[in-house]
Amino acid sequence: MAKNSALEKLKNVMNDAGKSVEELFAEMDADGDGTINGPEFYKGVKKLVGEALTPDQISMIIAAFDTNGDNRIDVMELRNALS
Ligand SMILES: [Ca+2]
Ligand SMILES: [Ca+2]
Repeated sequence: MAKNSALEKLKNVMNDAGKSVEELFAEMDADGDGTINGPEFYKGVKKLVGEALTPDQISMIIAAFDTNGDNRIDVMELRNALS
């Protein structure tokens, strides 16, 4: 799976999940601190997509979503990424 297609696939899965961004975010933010870090994202994506992405793919997707560069995804960043 190429890097760009991993990102597109994830966006499609998230958009097709029939859940709000807030619901998706809450599912992935396992410790409820208001941000999704790398391990939370990895597990959340695995659950959503049904297969694990490689650490490289996860890093690439986080970098694409993470507009403020703190290596975490907040709800605004997730919403922007999916809109
Ligand atoms: Ca968290
Ligand atoms: Ca961020």
